[in-house]
Amino acid sequence: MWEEDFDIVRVKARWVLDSRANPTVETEVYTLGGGFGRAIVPSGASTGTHEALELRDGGKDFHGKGVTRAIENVNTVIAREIVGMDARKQEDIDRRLIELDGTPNKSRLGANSILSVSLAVAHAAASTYGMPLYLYLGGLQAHLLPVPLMNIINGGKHAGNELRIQEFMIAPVGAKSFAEALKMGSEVYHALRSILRERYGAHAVNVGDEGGFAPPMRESREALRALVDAIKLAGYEPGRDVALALDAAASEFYDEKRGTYLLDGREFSREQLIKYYAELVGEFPIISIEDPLHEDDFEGFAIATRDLKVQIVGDDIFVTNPSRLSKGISLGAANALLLKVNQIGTLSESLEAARLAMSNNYSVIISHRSGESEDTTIAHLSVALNTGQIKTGAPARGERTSKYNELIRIEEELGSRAKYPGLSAFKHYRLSSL
Ligand code: 2PG
Ligand code: MG
Repeated sequence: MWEEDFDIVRVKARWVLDSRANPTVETEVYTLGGGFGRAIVPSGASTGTHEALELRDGGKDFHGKGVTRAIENVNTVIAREIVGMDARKQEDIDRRLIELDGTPNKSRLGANSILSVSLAVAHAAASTYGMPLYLYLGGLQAHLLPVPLMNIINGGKHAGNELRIQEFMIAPVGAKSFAEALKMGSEVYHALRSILRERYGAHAVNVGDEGGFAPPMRESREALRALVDAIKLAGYEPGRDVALALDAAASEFYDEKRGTYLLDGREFSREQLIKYYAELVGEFPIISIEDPLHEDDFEGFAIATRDLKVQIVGDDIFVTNPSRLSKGISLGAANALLLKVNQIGTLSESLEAARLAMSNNYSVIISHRSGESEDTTIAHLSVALNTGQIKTGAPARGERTSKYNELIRIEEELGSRAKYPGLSAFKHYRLSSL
């Protein structure tokens, strides 16, 4: 292998469809030594206001969601800039992309065009070495498989029902391996299906954007009860074998004018809402709550983190942005970072956010978006960074299972070095809360 083998010789973008029938950017990067990398960018629905910008064409085609300009940016300006660079110089390349864009939220070139290149470069470098991506990024340290947070009841913006909380997830903490965790997830998913069919009729088993069921439920407790019943029906013990996790995505039910939250048929102040979560945590084996409050309430996040004895995850509040995360850390807001590569737009900045979180004792959860594809980069990232947690939807539908299935392969490849952390991945969950 020669130094020049890593030289980028070609960068090519095109549009492909995501799981919601919207176009998205796919980029391919080729190296002189025959390396090849490809990445497809995901797309959110309940996006945080502070996320990097996803460049869309507007106009009539694809209902305004076209990505012609983003593709053009990759194939012209970006390609010109990075062809000839060494694909292993990820930070240099990402810095070049950031400079080329020149805006704080990547609005000139688009975070979708930048990210597709950034990730494809990493894939191309790994491929030139003939290595899987997790090994290239994580080296011999990479050995920890993530506990999957599987969203099996969808609400909020991802479903057409009345559930305001966006994601009701199961976490198979009692499994011995990732493969067993996925098996448990699949069994609970099917048990839930039969419970929903029996309680609400056949239409209740239609699924939402992330592959979870979207039953005609009204209240959070209804969903949580169904999950506990499904875990039992599948032959597992709620809490010990399979725990629960929520993504409230509270910005979506926050009434800015009134400064209150509208949830489960009631209006809550911030303090009342935190108390309500505490009740739910007391009644159900919930170990993690994401975005319990709206995206700019750092102070409220700090109170929730102090008062609720579970993992508090920052998604819309941090948007994988090291400077927003720093602010959160200094205020004690949340104790875990949801890491979404397209919120920030480059691999290097995502890794920086992960490092910042970990060095301040925050947990990190690698996450998909509600609009996804067959791309498996995040599965590799979770192992490379030893995050111990991943959130990538239900154990159903190809764009979700592609990540889970890749993790099965990685676990197999790691063999006896592979470790599945179970409950120990949730270091901020305090058992005394039960
Ligand atoms: C979230 C995500 C992914 P979206 O809020 O965590 O589950 O949803 O991609 O729609 O922002
Ligand atoms: Mg979220």
